[in-house]
Amino acid sequence: MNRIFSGMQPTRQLHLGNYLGALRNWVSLQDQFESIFCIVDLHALTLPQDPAVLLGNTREVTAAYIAAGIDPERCVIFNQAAVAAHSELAWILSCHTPMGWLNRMTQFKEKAGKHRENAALGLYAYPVLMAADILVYKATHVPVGEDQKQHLELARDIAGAFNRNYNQEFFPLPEPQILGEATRVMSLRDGTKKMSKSDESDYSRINLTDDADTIALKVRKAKTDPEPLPEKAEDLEKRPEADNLVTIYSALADISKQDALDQFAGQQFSGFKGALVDLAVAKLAPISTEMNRLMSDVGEIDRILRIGADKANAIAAANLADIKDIIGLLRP
Ligand code: AQP
Repeated sequence: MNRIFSGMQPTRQLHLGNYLGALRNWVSLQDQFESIFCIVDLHALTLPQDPAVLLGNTREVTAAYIAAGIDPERCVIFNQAAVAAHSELAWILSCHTPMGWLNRMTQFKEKAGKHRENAALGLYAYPVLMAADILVYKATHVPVGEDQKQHLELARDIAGAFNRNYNQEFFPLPEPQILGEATRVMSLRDGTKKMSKSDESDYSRINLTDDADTIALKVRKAKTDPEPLPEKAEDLEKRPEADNLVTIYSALADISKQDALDQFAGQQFSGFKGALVDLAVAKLAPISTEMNRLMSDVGEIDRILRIGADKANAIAAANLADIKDIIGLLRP
């Protein structure tokens, strides 16, 4: 059976990159797949967190999933720390993962910075926990943004190595689903950098909870170049900031970049930015309003997470028991 698994870290607010690169695709995929969506709070621990903020963000990301259209009746929504099998399988898989594979991970190099020896072991081992998140459900498909492609390839390598080692076809090799026009949304301040929660400048991203005035201000301040919008999508290739804004517009409007350019070719960015603000506000305001409504009843959010954790636990515990049997760990 086809099953998707994906997750987001409860570190700060979700932004337009998280929405267009992942969350929005999850909403359409829930009709085709058995769907498991996680708030990956254990991953958040790879960098320092304030405990109260982490708790609040975990509920807020849950609210964002539901407000964006994930149906908690049809999908499993839960926080990673509530299902112990993720951590247990991560240990087992880490004993099957050569360090050379982890040494290739570019995200570790970026996040650890210059003082790599001070980085937490968890930051280094993060991709193994991510492989465990997916494999503990024997997920077949994983919808993510482009930045997660390398981690997904590692998860496939780990699954394949486990299968070969024990002469089994136990884990399906999970397929990445990198979908839509905006698989890598870039910073509004620098078109060569990914839009990211951890960017110091709040002007670099549009948060799902930004109000209309804030969205308008951020889009107005977004870096562009002096040229008008071109006629052909290929002509955006060497114009990263222009390309990014057109990509965002086309993804929000559900049209191709070429269709967007057919509407705006020859215009200056000032006019195009006005249309982008209107579109972004129209698409994001209902999500933000619904998030606020959901966050006014955290008891209900916790109830949804509890039900989700029970369902996730039932699947994960059964798979983990099979894994223990395969590798010879006694279950008295
Ligand atoms: N800029 C992006 N464009 C498209 N997709 C993106 N994703 C993240 N940024 C972009 C996708 O969102 C999902 C959840 O990401 P996450 O919260 O687990 O992790 P992240 O990559 O750590 O998010 P950030 O904003 O980039 O945080 P920092 O700054 O901490 O690194 C994933 O599917 C991801 O691909």
